[in-house]
Amino acid sequence: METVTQLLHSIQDVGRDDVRGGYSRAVYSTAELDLRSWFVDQAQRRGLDVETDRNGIIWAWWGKPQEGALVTGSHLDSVPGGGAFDGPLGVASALAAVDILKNRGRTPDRSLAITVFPEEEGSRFGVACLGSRLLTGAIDVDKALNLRDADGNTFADTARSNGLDPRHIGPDPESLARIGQFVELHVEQGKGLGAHGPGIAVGSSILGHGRWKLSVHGQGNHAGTTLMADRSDPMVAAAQIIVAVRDAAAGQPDARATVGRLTPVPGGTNVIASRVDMWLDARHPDDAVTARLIESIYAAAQDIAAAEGCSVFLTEESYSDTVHFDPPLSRQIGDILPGVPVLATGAGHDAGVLAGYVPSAMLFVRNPSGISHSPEEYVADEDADAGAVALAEVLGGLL
Ligand code: HGY
Ligand code: MN
Ligand code: MN
Repeated sequence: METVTQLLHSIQDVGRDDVRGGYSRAVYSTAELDLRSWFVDQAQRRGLDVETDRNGIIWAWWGKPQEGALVTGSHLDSVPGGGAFDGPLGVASALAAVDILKNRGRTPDRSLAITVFPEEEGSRFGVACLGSRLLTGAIDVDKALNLRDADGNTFADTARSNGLDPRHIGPDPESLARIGQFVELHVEQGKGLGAHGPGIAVGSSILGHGRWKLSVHGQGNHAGTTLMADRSDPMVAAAQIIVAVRDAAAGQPDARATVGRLTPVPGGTNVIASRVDMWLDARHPDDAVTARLIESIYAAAQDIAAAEGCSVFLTEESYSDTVHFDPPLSRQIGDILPGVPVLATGAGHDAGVLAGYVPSAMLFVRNPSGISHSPEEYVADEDADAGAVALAEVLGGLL
């Protein structure tokens, strides 16, 4: 029986990013495929029956696949330069929890499955929780199949080259019916748990969040022969828009808005860009506030672009409403883990997508600094192991 920390230790060199630091494990990259193989091997060593469904979700079954099963799991893909725990902690803890239950001699009254969802981060194809959105029908299939990565590969082609048939990708009510209840354990991405007290929390909600693409169009030109007065430089407009994004969110209590990704076209050192694409991530507990925030950001962006002789276009790429986890299930978990605090989260998760379809809940494990989506993400060994025990108690109590 391996502890969570031993399980995570066994994958600590998979997908290391020497340039960014941390890990870059994009969906269907070599690194993520290696992690999938690792998971399948670990599941089979525990006598679980493993299958991959038509959307690329891996299911590892303790008991026969059946409707209404108890399901736990998370993801193995990461953001670029991400931490070691976001995703893998939930998967490793599920494996460790099965060990704990088996060691206690538990034989489930109903089947239990561990799931690994692809493209939770949306780092390659731009839409977060793509796997769980496909499973539930929360994304238009044609939109999903035609999503492209930075190299222009479509999701359809990438799925096909990884053994899936794009004609069968999409809503899977039969698989969804197998989820009677879903519980996801995840590293806390914030400091709600603090340094003392219980290192575990139950999730209450996920605030609404979305992604928008802003494209600023200007006049590409030569950096040396174009006088400053003759320029329509979209990079200069983009820089001001990024500050306007910060100012708009800072002016709205509890709002968060981020431009973390920007691509100048063509991107030459001695070239005035003709276009700048940038991606906006905006979030707020009240979906109407988020909508207003985006409107105000777009209006400011249009004024800024016009003043620089440029134009700007906004397109929504994905949006998830604020989600409240299943109160009866969360209460059950609270009864199993008495005294455990309840935390809202600002991070999206597959459990958040599934919560719209099946009773879902989350457990968070202490991350002392709260830093995530960064190589500095951290969970102490004793908290990671306590998380696996807590998950085992919860699963044991629900089985
Ligand atoms: O972006 C998020 O909130 C999650 O980490 N995918
Ligand atoms: Mn994440
Ligand atoms: Mn995650």
